[in-house]
Amino acid sequence: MTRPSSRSFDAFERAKSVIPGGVNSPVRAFRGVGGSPVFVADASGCRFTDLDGNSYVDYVMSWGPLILGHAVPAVLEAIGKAAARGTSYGAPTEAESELAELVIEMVPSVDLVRFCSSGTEATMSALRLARGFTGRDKVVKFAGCYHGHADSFLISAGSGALTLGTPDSPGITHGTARDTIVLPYNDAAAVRAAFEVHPAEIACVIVEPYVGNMGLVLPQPGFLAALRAACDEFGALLIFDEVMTGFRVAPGGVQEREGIRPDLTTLGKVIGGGLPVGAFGGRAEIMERLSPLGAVYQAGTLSGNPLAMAAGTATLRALREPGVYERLDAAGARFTEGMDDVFTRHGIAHQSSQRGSMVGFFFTAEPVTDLASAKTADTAFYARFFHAMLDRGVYLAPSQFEAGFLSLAHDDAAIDETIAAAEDAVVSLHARA
Ligand code: KE4
Repeated sequence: MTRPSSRSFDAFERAKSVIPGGVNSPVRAFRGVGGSPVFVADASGCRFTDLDGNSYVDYVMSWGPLILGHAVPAVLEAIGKAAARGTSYGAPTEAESELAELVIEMVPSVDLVRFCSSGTEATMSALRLARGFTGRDKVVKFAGCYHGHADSFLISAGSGALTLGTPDSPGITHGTARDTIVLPYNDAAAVRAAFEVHPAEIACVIVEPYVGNMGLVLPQPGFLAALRAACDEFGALLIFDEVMTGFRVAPGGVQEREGIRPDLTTLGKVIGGGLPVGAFGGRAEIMERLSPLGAVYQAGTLSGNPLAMAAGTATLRALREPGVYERLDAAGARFTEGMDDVFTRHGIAHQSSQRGSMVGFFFTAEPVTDLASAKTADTAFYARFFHAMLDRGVYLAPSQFEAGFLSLAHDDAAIDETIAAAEDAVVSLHARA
């Protein structure tokens, strides 16, 4: 069942002649699943069409921003109205205060919020603010958690989990790496041990409270509370990186669902409704250390861009309608239950999880609680399944180690079509095995 793909293939060849690897973000190049990426012509609702006219039910949805769906009229109208008044001013607008007020209403721990243009800027700035507020240099992160591509985050665990990090990419200095401690996710004992080894040096612990960048991996009971307690005991800040989970798993993100208040929260994706917005916010006494009030510098030419603010405001307003999160959760559950049924009936070892419209599954018999267990997944089978689904008009994440995202536009018909495609894909893969 091979779908025409010549125009996407030609487009990729063209792109590779002018853009490194032909993409502006590595995961798009299909290196995790092989083959040549489909190029998008246009999108609407829960589907997009590629250059060859093939239609797909989309479970990437721009990696999280499009919780309402593609090309939603209310968002397009808001962007159009803003654009008619100009695209950027480099001067303050009320649009920024309007979105900030919505964020503060929705996210429990945020008193003040600063906008930037990506999740990476948000996490990078939050780290600098934590270091400036505490006067400490070291940061703790967790293996398998992704916080964007700022130097301090692209660090692998040192030889021993408690030793200082090593660069995960060329171009990152050992001087930078030595201030990042990388621990196993869900290992509260390792966090306490790190604080005992570095009692007054750790500025913050940054965590994806539900991890989306290993695939979907959830905190074990008590893990997030243990991070909160350790930070309180040792005077460090707790940063929830909710770039992916913010406004996704609940109006107030994981911190609302789990009842844990971080000191700082980083946000992105949904907050911009598909346009470039990152944000970080938290307790006033911390945020007031930011320039121009305080000494911690942070800035951005397009921060608070009026078009992005309009798209974000339209998106968050739509999410405040009654019943929205129940619909998103029902869609996530229908997808997960359907996929579980297909894999189970065909004897395919797998682990699945779902929180609202954020979903994930691993092809492994082992429960997945951290990076080491995530890596037991059969990535070769995932790649075959990915392409079998692509051939059947379903676009999953082009990597086993990513989460999936549904939207308000993923109706029962689209989900049932997806489950039917999965049944057919598994049968065809078993036939070929
Ligand atoms: P951006 O700089 O890509 O806007 O955000 C970085 C970031 C920060 N924190 C979390 C929890 C994130 O998930 C991300 C970005 N997520 C990836 C998806 N794995 C973006 C996709 C990509 O890199 O192209």
